[in-house]
Amino acid sequence: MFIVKLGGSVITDKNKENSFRKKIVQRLANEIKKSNKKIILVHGAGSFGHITAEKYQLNQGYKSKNQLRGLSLTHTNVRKLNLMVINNLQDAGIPAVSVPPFMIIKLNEHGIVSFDFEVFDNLLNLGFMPVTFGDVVLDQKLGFSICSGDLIVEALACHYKPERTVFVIDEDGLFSSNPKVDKNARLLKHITIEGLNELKTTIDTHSDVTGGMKGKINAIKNISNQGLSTILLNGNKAGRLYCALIGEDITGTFVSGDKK
Ligand code: IP8
Repeated sequence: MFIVKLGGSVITDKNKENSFRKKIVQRLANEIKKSNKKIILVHGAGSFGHITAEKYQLNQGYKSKNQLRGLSLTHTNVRKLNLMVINNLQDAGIPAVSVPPFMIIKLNEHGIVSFDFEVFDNLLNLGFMPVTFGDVVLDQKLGFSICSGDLIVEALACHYKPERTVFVIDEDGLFSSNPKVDKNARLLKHITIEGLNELKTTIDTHSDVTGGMKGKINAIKNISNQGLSTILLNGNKAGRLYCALIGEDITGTFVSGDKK
């Protein structure tokens, strides 16, 4: 089994509110279908979630009544994006079913305290592809907060111990420094936990309430600690997701599992 995360900056234009990259999602859906693998799909919120979540400071938890409208808007927006992703999976011939985190995950000060894996078990056993996403969810201490797709991937990977976890991002993989600002940045083709610890990434310039690349690296470290391997690849390059799923070599970053 595979866990695949489609990054918000691949499936949406992160700088333009609610702009869906249909052509890219269509192609990625076809690559997933062609691979014929059992997959749990997770996707980021991109410009359907981060802009409103930031505006209403949803990740800080309940502070004022005004945020309720923000939560409602953010939640419906990420669900709209999720339905668009699902429609494209269906068009590719995949029986995809939405699993909204708001209904199945509870946080406490940003950490997961309950996660209904049974829904995923039942869907997978019946032959569906569960599709979940970064969302705003209830938080025991804070009232509500943001649950990023990366945190969900980490929880799913630690629970299901997939053959591989794949992060589909808008760069070729992890770099020695931020390739968006440093032209000397070097692609890291293979990296261990020690390497991840050393990796310094500068904060993304776009709005990202869940910590952007830093949050992702943290999730990958925790997946690696379970002895599970991860791959990061560029979703804008045709065929890379398909090749990674069928086990062919691709340009990307391979993070080896390192059980302590
Ligand atoms: O894009 C963030 O999820 P991510 C979810 O996976 C919201 O970090 C609502 C901003």
